[in-house]
Amino acid sequence: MYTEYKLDKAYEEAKHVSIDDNSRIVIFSDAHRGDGSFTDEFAPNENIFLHALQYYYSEGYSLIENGDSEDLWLNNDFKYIYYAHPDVYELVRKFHKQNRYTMIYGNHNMIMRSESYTKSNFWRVFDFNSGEEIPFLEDLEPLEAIRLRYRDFIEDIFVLHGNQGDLINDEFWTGSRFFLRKLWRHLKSIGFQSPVSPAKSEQKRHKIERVYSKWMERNEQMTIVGHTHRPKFSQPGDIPYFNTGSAIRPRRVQAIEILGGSISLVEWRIRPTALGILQVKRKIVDGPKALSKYLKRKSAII
Ligand SMILES: [Mn+2]
Repeated sequence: MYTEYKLDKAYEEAKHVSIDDNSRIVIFSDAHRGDGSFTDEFAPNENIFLHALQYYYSEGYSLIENGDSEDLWLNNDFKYIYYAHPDVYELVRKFHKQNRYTMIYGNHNMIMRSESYTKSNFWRVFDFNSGEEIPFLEDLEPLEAIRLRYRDFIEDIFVLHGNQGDLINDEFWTGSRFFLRKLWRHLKSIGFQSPVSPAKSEQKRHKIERVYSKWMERNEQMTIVGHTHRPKFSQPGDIPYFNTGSAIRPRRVQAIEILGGSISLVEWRIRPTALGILQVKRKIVDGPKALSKYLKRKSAII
């Protein structure tokens, strides 16, 4: 009940974004960028992510980070994350400058719904090289959710992180965050896994997927989430549940692409060539499938 209420509310309040067959969109989630230390789960995948980002930048895609792009549970101060991943943030800044960047917050960066936090940490950032504050993602407004409205279709595509209604990762986030930072950071550095994270618990993951799928089925609502770190690509006629997966699966980065009116699930991985040279390669895991196969047309209900 509570989850449904939260999903209904997020849907009602979501920002509308129009897309068409010329739109190119890539959706990542759960990069969990950290400070480069032991607890930074993003660091081992940084080069894969960076290469993927360069590809999407030069191919003219818009970038949506669908939650938990930064791990602000483990790191309170964004400038250390920025300092650990300067090349990634330089590209993010370029996307943002061209109005090609959308940030949706998740439970690990929910603090960004506070404008004063985002303003002082992301609009400008402390640059360790110059020892000064420099402009970064100026006027960035992190969102809870967006609705991609495709051409003349009556239905839209709902995009949100997916922690809504997952109690310990939602409303109790301040408590969880305090707990994590103070204690967990130390345990994690010696190999323990988080007990509250759906990414680390099969049981939690299944429960979230079940509750969310029910809501999508009842509302016939195509939805793209992250949060569980388990990728999902639905076939037309199934419950339209899509999940980007994560950017921190060992040695692979997962994403959902929308291109030419079709949706695909992709994976970027490091692969050896025949000569033993390591190479970052993009692989389509599922799709492309036309969005029109998942959405109802306006004329269909007249
Ligand atoms: Mn999450």
